[in-house]
Amino acid sequence: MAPVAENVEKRRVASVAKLKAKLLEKIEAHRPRTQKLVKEHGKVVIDHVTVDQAIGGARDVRALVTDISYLDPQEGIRFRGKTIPETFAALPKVPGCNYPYVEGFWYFLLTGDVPTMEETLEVVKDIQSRGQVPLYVFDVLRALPRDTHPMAMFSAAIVAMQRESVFVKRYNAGMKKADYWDPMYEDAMNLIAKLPEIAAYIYRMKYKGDTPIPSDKSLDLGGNFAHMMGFSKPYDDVARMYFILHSDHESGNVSAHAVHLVASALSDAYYSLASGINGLAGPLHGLANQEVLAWIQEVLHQMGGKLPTEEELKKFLWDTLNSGKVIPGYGHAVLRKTDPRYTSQMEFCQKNLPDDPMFKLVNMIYKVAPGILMEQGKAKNPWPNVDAQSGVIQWYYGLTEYDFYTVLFGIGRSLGVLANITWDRGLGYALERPKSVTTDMLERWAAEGGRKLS
Ligand code: NMX
Ligand code: MLT
Repeated sequence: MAPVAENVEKRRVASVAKLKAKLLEKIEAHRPRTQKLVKEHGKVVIDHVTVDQAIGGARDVRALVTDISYLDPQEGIRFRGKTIPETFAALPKVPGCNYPYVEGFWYFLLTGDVPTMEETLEVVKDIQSRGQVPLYVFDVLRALPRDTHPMAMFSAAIVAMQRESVFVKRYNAGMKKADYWDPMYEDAMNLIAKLPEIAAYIYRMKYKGDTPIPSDKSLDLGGNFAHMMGFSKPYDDVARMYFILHSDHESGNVSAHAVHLVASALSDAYYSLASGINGLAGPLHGLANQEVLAWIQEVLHQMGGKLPTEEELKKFLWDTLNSGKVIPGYGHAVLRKTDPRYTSQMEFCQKNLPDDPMFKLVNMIYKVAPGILMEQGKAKNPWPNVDAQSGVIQWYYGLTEYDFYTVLFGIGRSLGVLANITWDRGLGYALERPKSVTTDMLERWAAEGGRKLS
């Protein structure tokens, strides 16, 4: 190795060691808690399961563990114990910008500690040094039909990189279970470093006349993403805000659960993350942000570009419901109040784009949709979720190709799910394998007034 490259590598290893050493310290401190719970309190009952939960998507069954975030139905998400405003306030900010480094947030998700600026910049450097996307990934993307959905492209690119997995190499060479977290961390870091460039490449190839913009390795993750997308300031801050807000929503949501499930088979981070991205592409999950924009555009189209009156908007909403569709961006499986991620983005809009007609329309929908959903009486939560507000911001800053929006969600979500599966390995979480039953059994237990538990 040439002396300059050797020095760069030495510096990288030295900086990696700090976050890694901190993570190991945290994992080792946590392991006895998990082991004691299983050994001494393993049979303590924490929930029971009813017939409607078994048929109805295991809603509200407490059967997953994570310490990285917790979703309270009334309050919304807390990352490592902090609310969204507390998280934004605590983390080191990019000089001259209003939002924190995504890299510092990653440190915080992984360790639970707020990093100093110095610690944050070490992670920035480390991620910059891992950013080189293998050239065959671009070949894979270019081989796909150009009208392939960007989420399918994103997923294909992630799976294509599976051959890079450090975990697989170390596993095949033989490694102690207690060390599994280490190569998982390496795979996670490598993925986080590469995903923004892959996403931006898909965007520029598909929608901007095939004009990819090379990465600028001197920038932080949010700044570099904005640069590669071809958007000027303050889009870098929009990207940082967006990735942090979408990162984690405890463990039961479809994408997080899919990643955890697949990783539990000791599948590596590439296979695991791709499964989560595939789940995120469903319209009841992440794709809802694309659906929101499509719905808003349809309303504006039908109104000849004008904003509807409240009565006209109510009719659009009822027409959507009566056609058998859901109102995208509204409702939630856990939340029973307005999603604080919605509120956070609304505050961003009030500050930065208060007069934008689409933002005005989103506010009108907020005024009338909950009442309509309550009147319809089906949705348990009539309030908006994260997806109701996010696309409007992207549109305002020039990203109008809304079938790309879920890819942005996917970059953000990767931070949460990759932190989670690194910890899954650290704590030696087991293969996930719940038990299924038959309809005959359910009918028998219903007739008997419940299954007899010994
Ligand atoms: N519009 C119309 N109907 C709804 C809505 C809505 N926004 N939300 C729930 N319902 C219906 C739901 O389809 C179900 O109907 P049915 O009994 O005919 O099957 C009924 O209300 C009860 O559903 P819930 O128990 O309230 O909701 P569930 O936990 O099953 O599903 C969602 C949660 C988020 C899938 C659901 O609220 C929904 O479809 N929302 C619209 C899509 C959306 O915004 N998804 C994004 C979620 C956030 N994310 O980014 O992932
Ligand atoms: C998410 O961010 O994953 C969504 O709000 C869906 C969920 O939490 O179930």
